[in-house]
Amino acid sequence: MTITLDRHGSVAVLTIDNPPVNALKTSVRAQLYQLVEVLDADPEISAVVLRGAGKLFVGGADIGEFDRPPETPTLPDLILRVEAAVKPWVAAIHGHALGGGLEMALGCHYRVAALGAVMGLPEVNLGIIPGAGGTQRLPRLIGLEAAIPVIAERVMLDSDRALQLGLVDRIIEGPLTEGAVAFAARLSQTRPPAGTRPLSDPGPAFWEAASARVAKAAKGQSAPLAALHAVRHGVDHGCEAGLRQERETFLALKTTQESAALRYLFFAERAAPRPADLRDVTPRPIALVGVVGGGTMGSGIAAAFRNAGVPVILSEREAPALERGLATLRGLFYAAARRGHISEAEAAARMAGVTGCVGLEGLSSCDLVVEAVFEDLNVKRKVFADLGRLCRADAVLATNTSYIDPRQIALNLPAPERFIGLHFFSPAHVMKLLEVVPHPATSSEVLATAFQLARQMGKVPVRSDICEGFIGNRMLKRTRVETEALVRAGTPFAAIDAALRRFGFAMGPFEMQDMAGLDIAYMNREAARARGESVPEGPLDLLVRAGRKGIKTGGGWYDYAQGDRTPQPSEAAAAIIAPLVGAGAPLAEDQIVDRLIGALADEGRAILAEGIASSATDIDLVQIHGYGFPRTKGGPMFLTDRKAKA
Ligand code: 3H9
Repeated sequence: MTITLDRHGSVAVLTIDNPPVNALKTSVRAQLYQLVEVLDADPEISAVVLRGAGKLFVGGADIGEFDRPPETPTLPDLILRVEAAVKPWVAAIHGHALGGGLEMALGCHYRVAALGAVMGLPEVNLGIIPGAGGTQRLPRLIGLEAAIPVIAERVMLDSDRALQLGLVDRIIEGPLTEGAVAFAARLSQTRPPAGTRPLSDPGPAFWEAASARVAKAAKGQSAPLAALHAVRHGVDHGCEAGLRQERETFLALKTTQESAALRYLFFAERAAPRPADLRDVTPRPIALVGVVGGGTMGSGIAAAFRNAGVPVILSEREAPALERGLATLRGLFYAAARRGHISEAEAAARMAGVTGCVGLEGLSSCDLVVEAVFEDLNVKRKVFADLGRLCRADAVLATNTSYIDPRQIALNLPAPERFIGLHFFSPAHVMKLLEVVPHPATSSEVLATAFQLARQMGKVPVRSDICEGFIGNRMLKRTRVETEALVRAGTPFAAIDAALRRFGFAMGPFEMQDMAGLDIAYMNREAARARGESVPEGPLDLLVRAGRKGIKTGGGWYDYAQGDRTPQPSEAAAAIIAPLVGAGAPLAEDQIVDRLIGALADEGRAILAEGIASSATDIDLVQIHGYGFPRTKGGPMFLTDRKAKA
């Protein structure tokens, strides 16, 4: 049984017990539907309390059922039945009431909440809109102004705000069930459903402003505006018509590729931090982290640990470099305070948890040391030779290298079972991706520690075995080769940028190169040439040799006005690369996209076949969280797989 019924005097307490999040799957709905009938007919019962077992009320409809046609009783049916119950129903909310969970509570006649409970309608994150009355009942209960941000802009309401807005009738400070039963015992009748409350049209200016705000926050997704549209439909035509329109939109959006992609990512992101093979492995406790190198990467990594509450020691070779690193770190915390993400006091507290040291000796008491020094094998080897001597034998030692083979870095490290690659992406305190790269000798405890740290930092960890560039940069290299081939064959680079922007990337690959600087790629190419590898001269080499290294030099592929990052077409760049640009017919926009996404997926398949990545999903997570692949498309592996099956 997923619903239990307890009697507290004349009050029936129904507990939904469907771990992990009490999702309203078909059997839960069916049992509840039946219980409304049973309790309505029971003369001993005067009121009903609906609660969730465990740490929350209800996390929503069961997303796992969305690939199937809806089964009866549907959630809208159940909610209408509860609304029509003869006995008053009280939702007793603790933890979270989300999506269908909040809609279920909106169908109850009363709502009480534990202090700290959180309520929201996050359906738009899944490419759908609330499908069980949320777009109609919530505005009628709390007003349009407060409801639209919840329905279409991902805003959550805490218990205090919910009380203030009239979403809940009372906050229960003591034990919730007892408080809810006492509340319910005093009720003698139901209340008219939320949908019967009047809602007047605030006029065109209100809708225009709401539309502009929702579109801006939508990040290229279509559901938020559809959700707003459903709200407006109900205002224009009444609640019943609004419910019909909401349901139609919900069912239509559920079958879109966008929603399938977002649901796929929902499950992938939840599974990634907890790999099945590490479930029984106990991670090592990490109470103090050392970061070697106070450059952009090192300070970003230090900030990521501090943001997760872990004290950090930042190490540099010399005092001035250490001062610069600490200043960068301070800058990051206070910038977060200026943007309102944290308070000034919190920024000060985060900085107070950082100490600096010159040299590596000061890191001897650390439980984990992350190296983020210059990308040079000898420099890194020396760092680990010293750390191997200075640190405790059970301290985890990690390299943040993005290209160098970790086996080479740890060549002379005693006890290499404590060694691992932790590849952060810049800026490390912002970017969610963490490539976890075990050395062949890395122990499972150390691997589990890396995943535990990722969870603590709110990162999306993906395990990569060793190959050049690991998963992400190896795929990036493949795209570079492919885009270069397109340019050489006659497709203008600006057309490639435009095609990928329209596909959903925030910027095209050439704009990205201008932003990051062309010189690093150039140096890598030169290094490969020096190693005897065949790297034919490309347009990028010509640009760098002509002094065009990107935005920082005023131009790369594009020109840039001083202090302005907007790319402008450049005659100079065109002239420089002209000798290498072919005269073939340029590809059309969809051909460009097909070719580049196809190349990414092709490289992904090779990475899978070689055992570098554990799953196609991991590859998609790398692309989404490290390289700006649009979430609404799911990732190159998801996309090409769907296309192949279509
Ligand atoms: C909806 O309600 C549509 C309606 O409007 C209309 C219907 C007609 N279903 O996040 P966690 C799994 S759409 C199925 O790590 P936490 C999750 O995959 C829904 N499974 O826990 C994971 O599985 P596993 C609207 C779900 O404690 C496990 O639960 N609601 C669902 O950190 C633990 O998840 C939402 O979008 C679900 N609805 O956070 C809310 N939710 O252990 C989505 C979770 O096998 N959920 N799972 O990896 C959340 O935001 C968080 O899970 C929550 C708990 C805050 C509830």
